[in-house]
Amino acid sequence: MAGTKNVAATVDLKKLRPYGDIMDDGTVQLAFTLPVEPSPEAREAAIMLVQKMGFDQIKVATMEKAADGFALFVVYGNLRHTVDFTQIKVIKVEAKKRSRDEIDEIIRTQIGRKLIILGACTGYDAHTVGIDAIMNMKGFAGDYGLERYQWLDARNLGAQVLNDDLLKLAIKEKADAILVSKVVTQHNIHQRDMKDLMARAEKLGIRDKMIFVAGGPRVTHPMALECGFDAGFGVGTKPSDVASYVVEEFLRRQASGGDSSKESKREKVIAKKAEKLVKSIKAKVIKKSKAPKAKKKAKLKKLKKVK
Ligand code: B12
Repeated sequence: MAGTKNVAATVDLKKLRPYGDIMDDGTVQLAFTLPVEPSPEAREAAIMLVQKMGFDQIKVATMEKAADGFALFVVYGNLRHTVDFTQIKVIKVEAKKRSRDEIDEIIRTQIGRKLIILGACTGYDAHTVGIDAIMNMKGFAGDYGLERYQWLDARNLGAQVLNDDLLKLAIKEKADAILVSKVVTQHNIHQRDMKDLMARAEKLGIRDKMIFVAGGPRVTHPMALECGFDAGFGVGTKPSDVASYVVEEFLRRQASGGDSSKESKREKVIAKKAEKLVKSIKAKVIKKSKAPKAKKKAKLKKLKKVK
């Protein structure tokens, strides 16, 4: 990796541009189709378009007939533009990436009970593959799904789950996190459904009691935040990304006295009070049941003395 370090040292992060062959050459490979037959004119048109995109030293590597009336191009060019990498700020999910074993161990030692996670593809959306990739045992891209975690109680509800049904079940099952998959984005239906879910959660008073996570190919973290969710995950998400976030967020809330911990604390206090009450009632009952015997004994003593 020493070589990588040396290369990194020569990168001008204030003027970042693509790397092709030599540092800072700006070389990019482009592929596109023009709706004309391949010809010298078509080649020139491709070059002119690539020039307009901001490229120099343009080389047409391939011009092929893709179908009648269509030409496919593969073109190389050097991009003139740069970006200042040091000025880029991105709103992203803040969570340390952890392995399944690490996450299970954290839950076992720091939470002490399984976290309940419900996942569903909501509304009219019937695409199950995304939520399956996150939830199902076999997982995605070599990363086991949440069902495989020993300390997660992960339940995949499938597709076309109505927001109301999801929330009702979440309340009934005392879910710690709700995972929502949105794939169809036509007419912005994904965002409308997401906002609707959060509005209903607010009404039901569970907004801050659970961790709300959205995912899908067009979902981004800032967009999910805008819709009222706690986090959003997009293309290429792995189950361990989600588990890492959920466990860290749960612990964060627990540390700051968030609802999840308040809930368990309140439950513990109630349980202790109930235990005390039961003990004191038992003690009174025992006292009462002993009382007549004690009176009888005293009477017998008196009688013996008189005799
Ligand atoms: C397979 C498929 C179908 C299958 C779905 C089968 C099934 N059981 O899921 C069938 C044939 C049923 C189908 C139907 C339709 N489809 Co379709 N479908 C696809 C296709 C080809 C692949 C989707 C897929 O499986 N991706 C693979 C998974 C693994 O990727 P992913 O969903 O992005 O998931 C990853 C991340 O996004 C993220 N993620 C996803 N969900 C979640 C959730 C959480 C909580 C987290 C943390 C992360 C996360 O993690 C995953 C892993 O990294 C896409 C095109 C494409 N190539 O993407 C079109 C596509 C999604 N379909 C599309 C459309 C339009 C439809 C139909 C409306 C078509 C029609 N007119 O009938 C219907 C919709 C029916 C309905 N009611 O929803 C469009 C959507 C356009 C849009 N943006 O709105 C697409 C993009 C095709 C296109 N280019 O037009 N489809």
